[in-house]
Amino acid sequence: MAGVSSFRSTLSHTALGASAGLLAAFTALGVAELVAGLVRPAAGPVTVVGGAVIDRTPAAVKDFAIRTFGENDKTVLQLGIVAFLALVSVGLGALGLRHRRAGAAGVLLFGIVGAAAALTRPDSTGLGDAFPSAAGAVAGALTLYVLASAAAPSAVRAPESGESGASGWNRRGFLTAAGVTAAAATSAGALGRYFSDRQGRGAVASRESLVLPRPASPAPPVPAGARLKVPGISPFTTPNRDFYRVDTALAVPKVDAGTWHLRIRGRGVTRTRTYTLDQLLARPLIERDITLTCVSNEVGGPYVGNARWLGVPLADLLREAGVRPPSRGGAADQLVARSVDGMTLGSPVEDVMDGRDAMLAVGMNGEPLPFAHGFPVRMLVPGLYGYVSACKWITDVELTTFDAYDPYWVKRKWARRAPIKTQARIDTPKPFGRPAAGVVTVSGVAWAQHRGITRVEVRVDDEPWQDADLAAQDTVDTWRQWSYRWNAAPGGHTITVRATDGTGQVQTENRARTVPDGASGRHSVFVNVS
Ligand SMILES: Nc1nc2c(c(=O)[nH]1)N[C@H]1C(S)=C(S)[C@@H](COP(=O)(O)O)O[C@H]1N2
Ligand SMILES: [Mo]
Repeated sequence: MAGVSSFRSTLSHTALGASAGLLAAFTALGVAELVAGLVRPAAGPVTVVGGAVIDRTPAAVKDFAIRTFGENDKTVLQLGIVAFLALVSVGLGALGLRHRRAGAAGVLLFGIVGAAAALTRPDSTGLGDAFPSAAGAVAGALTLYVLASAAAPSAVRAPESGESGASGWNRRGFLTAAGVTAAAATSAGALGRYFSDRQGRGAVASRESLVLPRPASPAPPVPAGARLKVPGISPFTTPNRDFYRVDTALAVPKVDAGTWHLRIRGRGVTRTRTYTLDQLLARPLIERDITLTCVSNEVGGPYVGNARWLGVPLADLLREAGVRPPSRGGAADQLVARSVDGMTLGSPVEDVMDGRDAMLAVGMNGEPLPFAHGFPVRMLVPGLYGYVSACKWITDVELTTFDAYDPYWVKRKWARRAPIKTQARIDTPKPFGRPAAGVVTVSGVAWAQHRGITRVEVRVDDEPWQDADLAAQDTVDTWRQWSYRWNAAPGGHTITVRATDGTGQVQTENRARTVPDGASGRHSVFVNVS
């Protein structure tokens, strides 16, 4: 009997401990959310711990995450953090039930991790960022202590009757305390959400009331022949809702356009300048079609999109600030763009000032930038991968040198300089598709931003390369659609594509991984013709 009784006691202890621990964690998160909502939504514990994990993720693992989870990688990370937190809480709860002080101390210790993570984030604004995690930890520790006290066996031990007294825990006391705690934690969390949403509402209103000026230099009309009518091909212009998104932001920054400003400073700048959004919008704007690509895009991958951007020419602003490119004796060879969330991206000053349409964009496909794509202002440099040019939520431009400063991704093993590599992608037929024998339309897009695409060829199995039909070129900064009428015989076939850029260079067949400066090799698709 003693065996059964002690088994029951263990079971009961584990269940109580787990509940106490989970409730303590729930309270900690609720209170942290409330404090973050009041102080700074971006300093919430899950956001800062997740951010700190992202900051420390090696390039290869980040690449794996993007490959495996795609744009859900952030959700997976957050779920992982919550699951880990739950696991630790269950342990701390079991400990706290027997040793209240030790359990509470464990929760406090755990809170320090969150507080420390907050302070190491690149966008940390000071000690205040540790406050949500610290407050949450104190609340969690108190909760565990109170719950353990409430559950403590009463002085008069129930006889070993096997009924409620098997473990001796005061279940009624525990349940009452647990109910009160759960209600309080939920209210704190809800109130916190309310406050952080309210902070975002100013930003949403500022975006809704923003009227984009007409460009002084409109984009040349897209030639009619640039858009092929092939079912399944990537549309020439990528709608905003379909445009890929790659960034480290667990919570999309909601910047209020009314209080936003941009600073330009550093080497060769005669006097630090600050611009408000209205000041930028009052300048002559350019409108351009530019295809953006992520360095993490695998051969044949989805992280590429083409949009019509409206913005301020960046070179003009730099020239006004006294900046000269290195080729004209300028002291700075690297332009470091900083975002409100502390991201840093470095572009060659030479590229930004060589006459290409580098811009501070405010509009994307006829509307203000969506929040996820950098509202109110982001940078774009045609021809460079996003991580060395396309700073979203930009707020600071610093002129420096490549020797003096390594931006965020360069500190994580990615290359300092990264022009976009020539790539062609097959959109149709889909991999492992089963087209019917006869004429099959092979089609896709090819890009070599700022060099342009002059030729696309298709090869079936080991047959000779055949020229694909190229859609009309919009500009050298945009991708180009292509198609090829293939007379398909039944059986399994591998279709491969390669592009030639405006300099005459044929896309290399040498395979390279995305790290450190972009994937290379040729896209092929296997199909089974029936
Ligand atoms: N602030 C900020 N800007 C950023 C990033 C980021 O993580 N944070 N990621 C860069 C990368 S790697 C790419 S490929 C582009 C993607 O822009 P998009 O999300 O609008 O497609 O944004 C760039 N700008
Ligand atoms: Mo990227």
